[in-house]
Amino acid sequence: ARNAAVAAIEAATDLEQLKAARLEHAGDRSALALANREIGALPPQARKEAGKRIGQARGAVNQALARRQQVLEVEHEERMLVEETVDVTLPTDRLPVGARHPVTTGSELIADIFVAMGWEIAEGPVLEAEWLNFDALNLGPDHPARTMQDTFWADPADHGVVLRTHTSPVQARSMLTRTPPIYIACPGRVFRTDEYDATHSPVFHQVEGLAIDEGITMAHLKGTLDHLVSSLFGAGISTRFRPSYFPFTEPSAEMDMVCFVCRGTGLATGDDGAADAASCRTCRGEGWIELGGCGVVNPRVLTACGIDAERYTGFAFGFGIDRMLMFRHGIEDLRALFEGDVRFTTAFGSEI
Ligand code: FA5
Repeated sequence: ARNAAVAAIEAATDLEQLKAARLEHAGDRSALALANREIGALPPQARKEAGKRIGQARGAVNQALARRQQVLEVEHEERMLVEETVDVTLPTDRLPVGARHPVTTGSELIADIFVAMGWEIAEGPVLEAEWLNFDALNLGPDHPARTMQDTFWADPADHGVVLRTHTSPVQARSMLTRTPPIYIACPGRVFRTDEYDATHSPVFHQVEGLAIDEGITMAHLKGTLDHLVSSLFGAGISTRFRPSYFPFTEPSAEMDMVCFVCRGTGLATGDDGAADAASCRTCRGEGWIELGGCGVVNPRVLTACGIDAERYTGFAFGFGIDRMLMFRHGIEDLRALFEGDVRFTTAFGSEI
């Protein structure tokens, strides 16, 4: 029994097997334990000899167990160290790093241009009071121009709160909370029940500007917007005003800039730089690019927002950021800005 036990212990190749060998050869039901129990039944003169031999056998088995245990533990530790080794020099298949969205970087760039002129950046909530989105801006409940901006109502049965249809309510908020002179710009997200197509999205972005001071005129508006355009698209790009209508400005205008790709010719340029017969893809042959609406702040708006309309005048504008980015980057379909494709973001996100 002793030799069989020692042989089994020596043969154990891992700690699991050794545990089984211990149970079988040194446990309560092992041959040696049973023999030990039978000593009492032997004739007295044989007991001493039997006890001695069984004791020696059990000692040898326990020694073998301890020896094997030590060897297997060392082996186990070494194996774990090898198995758990991390090779930090191996190349990884890490996911590619994303990029900041072009609307984010574009909005920040525009904000920086105004901050550099000493303007402040203002903010407002996207869920806006109907009064601030419309009424304060001279768009009363029955004003026909309310339908110019198709509106998402927070609760269609209970008017009062809207998803803002433009960034212009931030004008009203700024006038109500500040005292002139006021110079604020506000890039932000706006919502309209427009179709989702290559040039429209029900969610898009505008940048609002508002200047209120003594003696502000349309000329200040033109100068400021010329500076914005040359900062974004390069020096020397002409702009023009076209007469327009907004209830909150009087007079009102649409601001266009000369297409910075065809320089106003409306024609595509070939690889050799010479004009050819095809239309310019950026301005679709128009020669001009529309940026958005603007005008001199209607005195009714100043009064509604607690500003002394006798003493102060102002100008305001609201441009579509997504459309500007389309022109700036030659993006043909506005929906690319809203689809969340990382390849698109990476291609356009790092610069405006
Ligand atoms: C306004 O929203 C006025 N609040 C602008 C304004 C501000 C005028 C201050 C005067 C003074 P309008 O509805 O034209 O104006 O929108 C302005 C710009 O938003 C448009 O020129 C266009 O660039 C952009 N825009 C309008 N609808 C969409 C749309 N569905 N998707 C993407 N861009 C849009």
